[in-house]
Amino acid sequence: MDKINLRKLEELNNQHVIKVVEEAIQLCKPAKVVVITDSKEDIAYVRELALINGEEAKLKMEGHTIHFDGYYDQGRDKANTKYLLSKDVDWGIKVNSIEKEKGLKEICSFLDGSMAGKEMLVRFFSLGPTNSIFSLKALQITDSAYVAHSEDILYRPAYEEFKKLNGSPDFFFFLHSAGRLKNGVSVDIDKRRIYIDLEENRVYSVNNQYAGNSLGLKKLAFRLAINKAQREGWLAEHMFIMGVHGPNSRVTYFTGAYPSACGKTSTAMIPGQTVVGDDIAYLRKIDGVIRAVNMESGIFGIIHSVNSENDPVIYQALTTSGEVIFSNVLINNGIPYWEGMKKDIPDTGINFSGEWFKGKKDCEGEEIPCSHKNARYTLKLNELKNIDSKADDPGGVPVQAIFYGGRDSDTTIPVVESLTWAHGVFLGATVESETTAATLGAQGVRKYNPMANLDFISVPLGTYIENHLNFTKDLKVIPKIYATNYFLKDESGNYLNSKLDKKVWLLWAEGRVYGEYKTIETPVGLIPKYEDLKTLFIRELDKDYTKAEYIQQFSLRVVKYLEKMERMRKIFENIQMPAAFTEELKAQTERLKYVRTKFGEEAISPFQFLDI
Ligand code: SPV
Ligand code: MN
Repeated sequence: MDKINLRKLEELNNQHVIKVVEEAIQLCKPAKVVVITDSKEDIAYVRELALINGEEAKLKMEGHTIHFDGYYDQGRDKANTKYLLSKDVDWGIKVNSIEKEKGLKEICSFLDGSMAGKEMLVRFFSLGPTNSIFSLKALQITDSAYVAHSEDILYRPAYEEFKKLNGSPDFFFFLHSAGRLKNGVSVDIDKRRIYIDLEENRVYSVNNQYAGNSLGLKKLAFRLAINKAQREGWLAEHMFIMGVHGPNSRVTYFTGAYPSACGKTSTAMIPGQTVVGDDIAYLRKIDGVIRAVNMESGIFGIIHSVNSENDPVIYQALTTSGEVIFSNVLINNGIPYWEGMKKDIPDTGINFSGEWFKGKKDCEGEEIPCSHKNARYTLKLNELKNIDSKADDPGGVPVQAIFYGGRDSDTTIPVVESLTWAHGVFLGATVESETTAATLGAQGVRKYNPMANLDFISVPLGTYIENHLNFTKDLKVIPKIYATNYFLKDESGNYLNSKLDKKVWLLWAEGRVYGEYKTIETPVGLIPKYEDLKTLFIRELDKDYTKAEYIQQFSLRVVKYLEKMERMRKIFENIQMPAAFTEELKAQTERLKYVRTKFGEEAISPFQFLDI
């Protein structure tokens, strides 16, 4: 490290920072160390470096670049993401872990000399707005300029904030090396590891580039934050935050948790609304109100099916100049193309498989699409015209309603309001979802995914749920909770709803916050009345919503629901859960059994519940 960089480090007056940087240098043996402050020049240096070292390439449009992850590095690697644990713990859910000493030895052997001949970048960020009670500090060391560049887009710079730590060790630390690169892509995928040390608030990640694996500040910091939140009595959640714009210019803030690739970003982007965040929220109780901040300041979003109809705001940002990193899409003549963009796609180009041509097959004989299903874009929220005016508010926004949803083709109805907060927590805790391309491995497998957070929960499930149940204590306003399902299908496998319909569910829920619609009580919660949805469909989507559609979508598939309850009973019988949760499971099962006896096994029309 030269004098200038050393001075930048020393100016932080923090021995703990110096120590981890020194240790990282000794281990990774970089050719050069560059400390990046919040200055424009330093940040521009990172952007340039990504181009120089070939991790990114310029596209035609000003500010746009392309980055490719390796062919086998296109999603989060759950199998090789592990907690370093010094002793066995029972978290109730299956978590990947490795004995701490053994894990450290292994990952340090992969990190040893991993930066030889490369530059080590030392970065400082804030998770959450700066100057805020929500803010957590994060130190990222990486040899990937793509990772560092992505973090500039996605997080708030905090070199100056680190000075305010006054020498405290209270920061998260992430050490990442992309490892050996060939054509700008990590090659030692068999040695890809992501090891999380909750005791030290540290994560080590090596031989990968896909952001969910490599960016310390994204899902790795999220896992540390869930654990910290648990200890400190707040919540870190896999949630969007948005302002929902109802009648008379009122704005009501919603958060919503959905598993990866299940509609979280697209909900936050519903036209006419404003976005605070699309992936990770921190929630705290302040003066009797739940307030939330986006721990990020940008979006790392799925590009598949982003087009001018489905996602007009994002589509516009992706097709005009501004800072955007495209990843794993098709590039032809400096222009990005992706599946579902509703434009003619050229027959050739470069994509995540290298030189691509229409009809190219993988080694299993499957056709390689022009863009990967988990191909993404990275941009700053302030590039979007629908950014909420409070997106950076250090005090966060007040949360008045919470959505939980999963990808469920055959059981849960499109939208239901919980009977109580505890019932809502139960609905969130029993989300099931079919797996997607956001993680490596089989797609379409139904998995239990509590609060859409299964991949990230870093505490015993029982205490995690208890924290949610107790969160209403001393609250002046208790948010409403809704369970949603955008993926219900008919017997022939056709989706029952269009992508745009979620706007109606959202605005109905918004009206409910003010008691504006009556509901029908069912065993699984309160559902909308046909007349209200009909009015909303006409008003919002100019669509005639028929009674037959309503009945098909909102009928209670009682046998399926009871099967789900049985799956939940089996999952939870061996987990130490709070009594209030177990009560909810029992009560909902009993209510379902009662209506099955009364109405039979066929799906029960909402109108039948009016007679109870
Ligand atoms: C997700 O998979 O939930 C994402 C993308 O938001 S990432 O975690 O970065 O892979
Ligand atoms: Mn996510």
